[in-house]
Amino acid sequence: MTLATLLDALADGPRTETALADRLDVDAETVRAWIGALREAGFEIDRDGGYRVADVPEYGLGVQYGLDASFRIEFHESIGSTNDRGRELAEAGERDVVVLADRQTGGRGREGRSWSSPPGGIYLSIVLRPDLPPARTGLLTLAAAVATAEAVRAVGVEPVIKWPNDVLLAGDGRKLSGILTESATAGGAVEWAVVGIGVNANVDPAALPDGSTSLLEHIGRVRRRDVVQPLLEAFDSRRADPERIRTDWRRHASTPGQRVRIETSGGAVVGRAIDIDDDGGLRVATDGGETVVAAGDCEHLRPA
Ligand code: BT5
Repeated sequence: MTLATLLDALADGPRTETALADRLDVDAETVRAWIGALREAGFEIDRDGGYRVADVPEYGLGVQYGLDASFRIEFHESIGSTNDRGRELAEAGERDVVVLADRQTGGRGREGRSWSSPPGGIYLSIVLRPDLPPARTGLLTLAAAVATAEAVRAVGVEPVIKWPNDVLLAGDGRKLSGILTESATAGGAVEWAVVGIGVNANVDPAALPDGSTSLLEHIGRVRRRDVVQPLLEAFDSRRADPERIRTDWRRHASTPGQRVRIETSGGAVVGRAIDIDDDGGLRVATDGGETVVAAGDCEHLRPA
């Protein structure tokens, strides 16, 4: 039993204390304590003719209320890294939990790089136990990029996806969002995956590295719930559908057709990006023929 269950019950309409106690299988005193906790968390809850949600916080547990996806939200004002907490939950056997934070003190990018995470941004990690072969975990990154692109477009910012893990502002290519997927395998299968997504939302770009941008810069302050709910719903509806992930990725991606330079653990690959393969790797036409890159840092080169 969690606050999430209470929020689901309240989202279905006004409920008396007795009805809530029955539905949640707790006593009336517990219901009152939980309602108190929700008010503490920023919910405005009326009590005429049953408890009724009158106003929802723009972030935090507000994301849980009315969420049309099978995720439970665990919110932290401040945390080291939502991916680290996600890993902890995954190793404890959890699934379908979203760790959400207002700021991170140790936000991480790939390869040990850091992710600037001032207050007002969106920092979340989705804990999954996906039914995917290990070679396909890259598709989760692509699904997250598609979900993020759709969610920011819906609030009025035009994004493009750069393979594999960046969502950029269309036009000038500044970075709006980054994705870090981490996973563990056991017996040849994926045991768990944690998909971490950072979106620069209500953040002044001056507080971010050069080459970054934020939603604030383009559309002013957003209610982060209006971005995170559609993002999680879009991710949830695609996560088990590789075909749809690939199709939708192609629609948003700017990498295919570009000249690229990709730094991989085995050296640099330079050539023209053709498309993604079934696993989400990038097919590149190089002077030495076609090659597929599973992971790496991709730079779009200017045409010679
Ligand atoms: C990424 O790495 O883009 C993955 C970022 C993932 C962040 C999320 S937030 C929630 C979850 N919890 C975590 O701890 N992480 C995930 P990469 O492609 O390696 O890019 C990192 C580079 O992006 C840095 O070296 C900077 O140059 C740049 N950068 C750092 N912070 C940024 C920001 N807030 N906005 C734009 N660019 C940034």
